[in-house]
Amino acid sequence: MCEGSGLREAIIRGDAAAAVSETRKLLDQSVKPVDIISDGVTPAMAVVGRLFENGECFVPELLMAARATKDIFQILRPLLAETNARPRARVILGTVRGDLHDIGKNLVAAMLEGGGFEVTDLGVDVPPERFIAAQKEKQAHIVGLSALLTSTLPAMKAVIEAFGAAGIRDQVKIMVGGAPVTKRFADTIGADGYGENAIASVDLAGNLAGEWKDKESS
Ligand code: B1M
Repeated sequence: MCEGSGLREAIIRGDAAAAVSETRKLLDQSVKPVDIISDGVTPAMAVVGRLFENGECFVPELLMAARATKDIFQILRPLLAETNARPRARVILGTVRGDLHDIGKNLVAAMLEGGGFEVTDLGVDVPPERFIAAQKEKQAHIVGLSALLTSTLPAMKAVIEAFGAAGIRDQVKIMVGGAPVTKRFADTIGADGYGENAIASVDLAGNLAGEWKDKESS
């Protein structure tokens, strides 16, 4: 979508003010929030990631791009949530303990909200006990775990084990995702599903919510 190129450039430059104004411009042109995310924010962050890996940009630039996406989400989130009257299911989402990466998780949260789910986002560096406490409070149907570091993959397993130890593992479906996560890893740690990207996560959550409902009615 050519319309999103100004937005993409603003994110890549880490210019939050321009990113916000480009987002508003696209909304004024009736571009759907979900398209702004998939055609603007996601490809821009993919470019930023590549530039970082190639040594063409550094941590401060990364943080500025991340800040720009955060500001965009503040505008898009309420609009995405508005499109659905009743939530399909409740989801608790967080980046696991030791991991501070939240751009992908925020994209997943925004896409899930756009897909009709009620999302409670616990943020980053979330220890297992906070997931458990949130589950007890919210009675969510799905818990989503994000990790971007290979060193924090074991923290995903720790959350799943904590749900088992608390005796509430069968009350929720647990989905996992993030760059180093694979379907095979998800199976190994006993997760119920693996989301390869934010778009696929909406279908996955729909399937998991369906399984949960089937189980409840049987
Ligand atoms: Co970090 N970082 N980082 N970083 N960082 C990576 C992940 C890394 C691959 C870069 C590299 O070295 N090549 C590397 C990890 C290596 C490894 O473990 N294998 C790395 C490292 C090493 C580090 C530090 C240790 C660096 C340091 O301090 N020496 C440090 C760790 C801090 C910590 O977490 N404790 C660190 C810090 C940072 C910043 C703070 C500077 C910043 C994060 C800012 C923020 O998130 N607010 C940052 C960034 C931006 C990156 C890269 C460049 C980009 C990540 C990103 O946002 N991608 C990344 C390199 C890269 O990925 N190319 C890198 C865009 C995002 C849309 O994609 O997050 O994959 P992604 O999310 C996707 C899917 O994975 C999926 O859907 C999303 C959308 O499609 N998904 C899910 C994600 N979660 C999901 C959950 C689901 C389902 C799908 O269900 C629940």
